[in-house]
Amino acid sequence: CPSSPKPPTSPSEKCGVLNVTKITEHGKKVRKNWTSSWTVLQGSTLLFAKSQGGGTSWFGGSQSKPEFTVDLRGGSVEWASKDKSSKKHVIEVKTRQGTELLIQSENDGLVNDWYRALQDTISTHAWE
Ligand code: I3S
Repeated sequence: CPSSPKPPTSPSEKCGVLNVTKITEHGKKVRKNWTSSWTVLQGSTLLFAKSQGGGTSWFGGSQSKPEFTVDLRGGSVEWASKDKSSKKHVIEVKTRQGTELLIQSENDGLVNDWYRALQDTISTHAWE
């Protein structure tokens, strides 16, 4: 991520390209729409922007606004069950606002890192 280094106790900041779809919005089921998204974890916020190849265009290019953001405080993260998706390495994120997302990559190491980072974030911000 193009950011200054953080002291070890601060929340992790992380970014990369992931496949993402909403499955629920405000508690209501929505149609899946898997999209390759430039994903940034910043404090307790998870931001998504359309990936335009190369993965870094979000910062340098004209697309400087995230497509959507979710607040992870009070949310949960778990490995998605088989009935949620036929894809491999799928993380399910639920927010307190009633949004559910699936996050996926073919790269299992990358997905594992995100899983850990999201869990850390949620526990770090649990009492806010
Ligand atoms: O949970 P579903 O409905 O089986 O999800 C699949 C569909 O959203 C499908 O799109 P359409 O039904 O709109 O054509 C997607 O192409 C699939 O990727 C979805 O399933 P996976 O298992 O890939 O999450």
